[in-house]
Amino acid sequence: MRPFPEPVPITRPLVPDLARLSARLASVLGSRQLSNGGAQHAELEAALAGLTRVDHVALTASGTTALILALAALGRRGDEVLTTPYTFAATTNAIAWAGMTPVFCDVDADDWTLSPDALRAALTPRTRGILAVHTYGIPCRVHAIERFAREHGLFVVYDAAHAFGVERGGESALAWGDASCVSFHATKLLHTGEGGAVFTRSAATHARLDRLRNFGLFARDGEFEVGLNGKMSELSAALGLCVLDEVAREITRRGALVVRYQDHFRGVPGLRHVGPPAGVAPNHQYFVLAIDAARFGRTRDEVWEALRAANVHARRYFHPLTSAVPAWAGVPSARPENLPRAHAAAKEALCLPLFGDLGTDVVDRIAEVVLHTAALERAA
Ligand code: T4K
Repeated sequence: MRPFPEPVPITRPLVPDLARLSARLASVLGSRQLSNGGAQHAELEAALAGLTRVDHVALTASGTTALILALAALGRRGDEVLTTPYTFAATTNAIAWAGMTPVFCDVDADDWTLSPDALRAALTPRTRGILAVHTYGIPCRVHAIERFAREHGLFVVYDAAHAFGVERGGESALAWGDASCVSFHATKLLHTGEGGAVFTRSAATHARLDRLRNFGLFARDGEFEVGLNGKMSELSAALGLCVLDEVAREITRRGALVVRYQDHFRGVPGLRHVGPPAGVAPNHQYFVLAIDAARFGRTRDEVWEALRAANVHARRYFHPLTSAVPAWAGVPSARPENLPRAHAAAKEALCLPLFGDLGTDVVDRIAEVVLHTAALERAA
């Protein structure tokens, strides 16, 4: 099989109409207000609150900053936070930067989100919160997680980096927990180049976030608590407002490509599409396959290598587990026997390219490469 002449990336950012972006940028430059909460910033926060029906939105410099700020607003340095190791580095890093300690809990076998059943055994007198991830935009088991949190007086922060646009029963996924943190990085559906946001229903939490993202400064001159510079600039907010107009169309385009992938892989022994359950309106942030080597006949890594040879940059999100890197491998909860399902997921997961202007013919050829590794033919 001949490789693609140009690399096929895992994703490509939405690029908005240049004339509309130029008009916004001209207004920013004309105003001379480039950061610290100008008109674009206010407009994007209001637009996001309106779209999600979550009252309070605090834009931030990145998804990582959003996580650090949310943890700092709801907990204290020295707290233990129950979390998943099946995630991107940023989730675990944020806990450390907030001065807290991650306590790793296993994931569920079907969708690889934090298992509510794993929480109880991880509780200690220092446990103050839970940081769960809506991995790939698949909502985690929020009812069970929040019931457990209420029983034990814990805060709940969702790492919703992948979940902008996800809804269940008409409710935004960003309405759940004490705070939900989104990434607006270039690789995300809605992006501001670099950026993020914390969504919360609590006015008090929002007020604290607002202070913490601005160096911890109080309105009164000179007084401050420990904060950071976690603000989003006007230029990023202007870009975000332009990209926001394109998001619904992008979800539709990606949805069609997901169906195409599913058609190719349906019924193939050892291949499973890991996606949200019925009842969830997805955002199609990623297309994820679980490859069971024993049944498919090839390991995930063999498929990944075959795709690389074909110039397709599929990604092993999330390998390795964050519990397996030297910084954390020594903590008791990081022991592999504590995390068997997360270890299995990190061996099986493969994210295939997915973005709106990926051609259906490219999807067909990617599927062909995957199936060919096991000497199978793709669907006509
Ligand atoms: N929580 C979770 C669960 C997350 O997954 C993330 C980030 C965060 C928190 C933190 O959010 P941020 O602080 O990042 O806002 C990427 C992203 O950098 C990262 O945002 C993302 N998750 C993670 C899953 O993926 P890499 O190292 O894989 O990115 P990179 O540079 O290899 O980009 C992937 C592909 O995207 C490239 O092959 C080409 C394409 N691309 C990328 C960029 C940056 C473009 O076409 N244009 C671009 O500008 O981490």
